Amino acid sequence: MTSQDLLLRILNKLFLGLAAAGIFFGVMGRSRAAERPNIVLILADDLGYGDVSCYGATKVQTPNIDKVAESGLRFLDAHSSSATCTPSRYALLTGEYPWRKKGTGILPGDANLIIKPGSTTLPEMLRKGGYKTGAVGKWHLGLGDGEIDWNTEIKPGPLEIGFDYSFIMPATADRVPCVFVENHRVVDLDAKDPIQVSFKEKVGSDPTGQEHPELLKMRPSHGHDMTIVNGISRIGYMSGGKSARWVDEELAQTLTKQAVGFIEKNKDGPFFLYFATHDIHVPRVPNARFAGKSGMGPRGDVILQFDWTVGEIVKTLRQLKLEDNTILIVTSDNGPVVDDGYQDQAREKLNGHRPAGPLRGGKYSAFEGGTRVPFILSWPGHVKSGVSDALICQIDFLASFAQLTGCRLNQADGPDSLNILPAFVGDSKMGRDYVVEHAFVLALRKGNQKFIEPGKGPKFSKPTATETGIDPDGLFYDLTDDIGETNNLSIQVSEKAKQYQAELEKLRKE
Ligand code: NG6
Ligand code: CA
Repeated sequence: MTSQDLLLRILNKLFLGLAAAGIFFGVMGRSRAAERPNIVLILADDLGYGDVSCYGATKVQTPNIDKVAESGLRFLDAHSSSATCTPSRYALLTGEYPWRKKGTGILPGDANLIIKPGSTTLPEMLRKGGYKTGAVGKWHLGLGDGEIDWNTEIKPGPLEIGFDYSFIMPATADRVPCVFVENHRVVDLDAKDPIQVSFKEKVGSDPTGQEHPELLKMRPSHGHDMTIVNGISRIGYMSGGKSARWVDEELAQTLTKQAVGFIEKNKDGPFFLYFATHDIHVPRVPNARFAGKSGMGPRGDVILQFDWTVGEIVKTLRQLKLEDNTILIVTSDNGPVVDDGYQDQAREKLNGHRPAGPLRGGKYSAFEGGTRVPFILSWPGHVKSGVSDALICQIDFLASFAQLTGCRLNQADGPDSLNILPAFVGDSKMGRDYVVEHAFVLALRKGNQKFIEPGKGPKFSKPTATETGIDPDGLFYDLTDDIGETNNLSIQVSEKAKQYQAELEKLRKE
């Protein structure tokens, strides 16, 4: 980090203190008093930069998302912190780059909570500031602090890191246990049929995909061959909890209903809803309403399903007359992947669709497709509609919403979160001057220049067909005329590459 960045960060936190004291102030232009709109964050899973029609998709249409974009601000250079789920969400909620902390990689379904209870997180900050906070959907940040007993109170979890209410899938839909947890309890659990979970060995007598592929309605392509739940084999083994198991075909409906319920219950506000959908992650099992409707197989169908979800939330806000008083954000936790472990015809039926649009790479990758994601923010009457190419990152929600709402942050909170509120609300075209992109290796973006640090490992991962962005000599691109990262300049600009590497090292040590 340059001394200028450091100064900016200190000033940021200083301003936040003043905001918390309720003092009017202006940043880069227009003055904003602390405002307390509701905040609804819809976080899709694995939705790519090219997967929605307002970002250029033509083979699949997403009218509800497009409508949000028409009335809001559509960002062209918005990033998740990481190219996979757990670290990306860790950063979004804590304001800390996940690569600073061990154990923040993709978690198994029985992992313990990786965010320290009581620490400052986005929901904790807002809750302390008077917001009602809810988490609905995919969690994947771990639960408990020892061996988890799924049949009793499961904690710590979302409620201990700032949420007033939670209705979650513990990890992912392709990992056991395939049950919902509401606050501290598994939903609809029959005490006579207790749940047991293991990621090491088979438990109970449920068939596995490996033993009984003939029982499967969707076969795995790699991994995902353990306990069969609802005709789909998962990662990990589980037994029991039959009455509590979810039905994949109803996941989107169930989660959307919970999200809508939270908004209705808290309509008097202010509230913060973190709505992390299962779509469009694997296994892709659309509801009958969407099955076969995209012509692109299940992957396209669940894009339609996600679009429906967004429409339901918009409808709810409209019916409750909350639209003008609610910031609605639609974004994704990381880039797209076509085959992520099930034979669901995603590749065969792509039909020329490009999930990452013009970007190279996707989920797991250090190329832009890994972390550059769709990002739309709408706040009618407050944020002018349009398109922004400001460089922004989800890690900045913490510091930026602190400024917006007047909630208090201490100097040590969210160490990597920058207050870029003016960019989020369209008052400024300037976002961050740099961002670190995190995949197998780190990459540093400064303006349109991008350096991917040297690394060891395969350049291409066959099962998911991912270009990893790993290169033993490192890579350097100027995205100005090369958004697809085709022209590696690392030899031509070797001095600059060295300088970027040194900056990354410095950031690492902070
Ligand atoms: C990988 C899984 C993949 C997906 C991913 C997490 C295998 C072979 N692959 O390990 O299917 O679950 O983890 O995705 O098991 S994420 O969006 O939650 O990061
Ligand atoms: Ca994901």
